[in-house]
Amino acid sequence: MNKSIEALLNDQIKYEANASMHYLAMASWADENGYNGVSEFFYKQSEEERLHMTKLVKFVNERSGKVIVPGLEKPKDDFGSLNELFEDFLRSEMFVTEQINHVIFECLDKKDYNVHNFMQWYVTEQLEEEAVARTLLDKLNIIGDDKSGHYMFDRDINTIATDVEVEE
Ligand code: OFO
Repeated sequence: MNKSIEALLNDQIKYEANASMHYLAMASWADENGYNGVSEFFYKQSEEERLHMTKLVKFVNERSGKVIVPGLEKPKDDFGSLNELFEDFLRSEMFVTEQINHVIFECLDKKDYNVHNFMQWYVTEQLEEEAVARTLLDKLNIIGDDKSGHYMFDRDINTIATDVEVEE
């Protein structure tokens, strides 16, 4: 495996791990603040990011690359509001998308079509996750500070998230 691509994939492993810890902290904050639906949503997101990380680890090993398992970074664990939580969520997903685009660019540059092909799964995944994050933040922006709106958002979050459709 090309060394620059191997390094980018290792970076990606770290970003997915960081996202997993970040979402775990979000889940815990929501749990602590009585938003059970939001907390379930982020516990699930956290698990998904861990799987994204593992998928990369396995792929790099299959391709006889050298995996560097990253250390844990302490994530932000205090959020002023639900809006802040979801703004961070969208920002985090946009950051990951940017990094994936970077990997794709390098694959094309180095003509590694195998890694390019593998990374398409992540491209699709990011498209969906960004759409979900945007939809949820849009809803919260409509709700504003309304407490009963927050109550309903928390109750319905998983339905709202699964109803998001992405045009490909
Ligand atoms: Fe790993 O899927 Fe988003 O970040």
